[in-house]
Amino acid sequence: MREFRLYAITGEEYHPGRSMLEVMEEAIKGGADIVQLRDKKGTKREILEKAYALRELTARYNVTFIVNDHIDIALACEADGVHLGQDDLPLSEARKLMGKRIIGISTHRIEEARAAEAEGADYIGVGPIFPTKTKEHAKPVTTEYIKQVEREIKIPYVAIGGIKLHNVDDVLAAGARRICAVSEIVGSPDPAETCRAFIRKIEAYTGGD
Ligand code: 3NM
Repeated sequence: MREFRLYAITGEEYHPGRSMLEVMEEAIKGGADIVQLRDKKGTKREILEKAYALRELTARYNVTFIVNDHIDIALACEADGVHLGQDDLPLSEARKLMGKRIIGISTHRIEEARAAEAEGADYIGVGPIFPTKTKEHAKPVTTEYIKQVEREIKIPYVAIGGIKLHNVDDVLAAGARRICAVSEIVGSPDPAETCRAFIRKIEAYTGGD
């Protein structure tokens, strides 16, 4: 998959009164280079409609587009990939459907990360690093989990969960170079500026590579 560093996920509950497309376009303009549609509430048809709209937006900006949970919707709208949790279709089955498209897997402990890598995931999510209202009942894994993944796992990973501008330095110091945020980006009054600020923090660790 193409390299990425700032992964923005939709979270419509964080921007009442503003359209999802407008907020995500601002995030892209600020430097988000991978976008995920995550909608736990809508009907399949509502999610499909949003997926088509986000596919069009991300294609216009040449940004990678991922659909959370729904392989059928990802395929229908020609997304670049799908993101799956531990209780979704097993990777081997998802791969039959997705072919060469991207499959990302959420992981919460090293055994899950090892399994995802062995089974051919393209990238993994590593989290939730900190407590988060976006995924309320998940136990934080802390930056220790990042250090474990950094030591053992070769495929790309993205740190997620409770990551804010005020704590992202801890995540970067632990070794992560790809950052994902929902509420901090889409709940910001200025998502583009928030993304630029994240990118500046990441570049402070990567030297702008
Ligand atoms: N997945 P926020 S944590 C969607 O650990 C999601 O797999 C997580 O939202 C995981 O940036 C999370 O608002 C919520 O904390 C991220």
